[in-house]
Amino acid sequence: MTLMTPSEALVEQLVAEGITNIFGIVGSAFMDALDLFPDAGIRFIPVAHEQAAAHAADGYARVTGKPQACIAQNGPGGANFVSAVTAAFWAHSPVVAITPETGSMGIGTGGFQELDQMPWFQKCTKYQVRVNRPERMAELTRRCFYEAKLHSGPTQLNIPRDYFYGDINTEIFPSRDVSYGSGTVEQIEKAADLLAKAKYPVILAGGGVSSSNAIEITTKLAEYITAPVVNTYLHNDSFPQNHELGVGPIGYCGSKAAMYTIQKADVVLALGTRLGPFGTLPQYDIDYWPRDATLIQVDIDATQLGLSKPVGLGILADAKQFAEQLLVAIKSADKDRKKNSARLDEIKKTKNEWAEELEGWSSSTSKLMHPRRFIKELTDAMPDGSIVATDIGNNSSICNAYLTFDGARQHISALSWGNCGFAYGAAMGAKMGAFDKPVFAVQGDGAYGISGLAEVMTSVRENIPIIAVVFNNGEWGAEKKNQIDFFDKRFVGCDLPTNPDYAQIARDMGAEGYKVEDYRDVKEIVNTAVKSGKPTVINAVIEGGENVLAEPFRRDAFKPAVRHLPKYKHLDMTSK
Ligand SMILES: Cc1ncc(C[n+]2csc(CCOP(=O)(O)OP(=O)(O)O)c2C)c(N)n1
Ligand SMILES: [Mg+2]
Repeated sequence: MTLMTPSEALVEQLVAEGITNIFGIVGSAFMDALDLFPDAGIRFIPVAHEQAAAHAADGYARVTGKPQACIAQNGPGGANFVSAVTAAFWAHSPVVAITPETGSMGIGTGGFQELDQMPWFQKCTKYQVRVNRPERMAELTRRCFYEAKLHSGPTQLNIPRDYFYGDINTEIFPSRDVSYGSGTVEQIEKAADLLAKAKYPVILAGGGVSSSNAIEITTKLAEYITAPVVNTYLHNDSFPQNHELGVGPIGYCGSKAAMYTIQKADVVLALGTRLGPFGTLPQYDIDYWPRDATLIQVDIDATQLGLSKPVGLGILADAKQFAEQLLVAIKSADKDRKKNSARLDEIKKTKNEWAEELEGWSSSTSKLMHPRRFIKELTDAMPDGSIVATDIGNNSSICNAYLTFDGARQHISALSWGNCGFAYGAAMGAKMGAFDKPVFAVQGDGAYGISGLAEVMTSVRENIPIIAVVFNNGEWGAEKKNQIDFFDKRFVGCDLPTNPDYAQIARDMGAEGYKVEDYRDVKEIVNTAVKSGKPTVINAVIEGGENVLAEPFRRDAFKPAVRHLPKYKHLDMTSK
């Protein structure tokens, strides 16, 4: 036991957990601890809005595979974390949100910046704790890191501000590491038997394949049984599409090759995925989910097994450890397995057909850039190994068909939380986690206004050289598409007619800025931005509106508008 203050205990425990950077906004509530950060070797990275701090911790955690932290002033500062922590929750990303709160004697009295902060995070964290005595600061901090690892998700460390002060005797040591294991022998043998006997086995590689570094073993497994590999929605980095068995992502705006492939499966091995319901909805009018196939689901979160789809076999396991044992079991169950050349030819044909169709959609030479032409040029120009944070919007989603990766932890996406304003903050964190790699943040003009534009100041001030691409179509395009399809083009709140030149604003903030209006210039601008090593904003002026917008996000959830009152009768869509 060593004598220290609770502030010292917090900071020393953060150091023991390997924390070297924390994103946040300065606040009096935790200033006594903040004062120690520089000497502790922790860099405090101040942002423009706390949402970006939590997204940055998330992006940082996803790239490094280690829990990361963010910190905010009590009340309004912590409240600004909520949406971003929820994004981390659905992404199974270990973010420790440190939320100092009003003093312990003031809790519940309605003082300055006071509201009960625990309910905010109740449903979007895996664990939360209010430090109940200053003496427990190190212990409860350690617990938050352990639980973040254990459940691979966010936790909340809530600290009454007076508990930073005092004299305590405490111990500092790092939290334990976690291993989920490979599943039981019986489960592994059953899965091996199902896959060995399958007529058309398909592997559905989820985020867990990327985060457990299971791509190599998944490749070996896929090759042994000649099983095509499909990426789950917004996890384009879970298996390389340039492998002959990689067919790309299912889900919104994904790969038709993936959808036609999984449609044929009689056994699906869903590896490292919760099978989020949005990610398996029909797309391009292809109702691809193979309802009659036997589903083997493997995930580290037991609560997700069989939650959204009926499973034949649900296995609580680490994707990598399971896949390793499964390959051993299949090899012994099916010793003389031959490569299935006919299936490989069929996969090649399906991939080629989709590639040709996509190429056709992306070959416009019109003067005002077609979004697909721009996105094709952009993704072609991104160097190998780039990390890409993708936002939510029509153009960000169009990217799903174009983004390919050759390794894990490179596609950092908003996933099923689907919040506009994710990409820029997440990209800042991703860059801190992989400083030597090019990091892109791609987002629409609307989303960039939510959280992006102001954070360019952060990137400049803190020297975080990420490349932001703003799809400038002058509209909240994804929502406009709904009004086109379901409301007879009655546009309410969808136009952004007075967008500034984001490149010029970026330059005013001290970043590099490029306005691109011709698809032929895209490659050179991207190359220059990558080489410059400076925070950069690319203002991509693209066509918007009904001729170019991709299909709507939620065709499944709309009903024709019914209007009974005479004054609204002309808005009724049931007779149209
Ligand atoms: C925080 C948040 N607010 C609102 C929405 C609803 N929404 C989904 S997509 C979208 C439009 C995005 O527009 P933009 O960023 O300009 O991209 P575009 O669709 O034009 O490519 C909106 C408003 C959301 N997903 N998240
Ligand atoms: Mg837009």
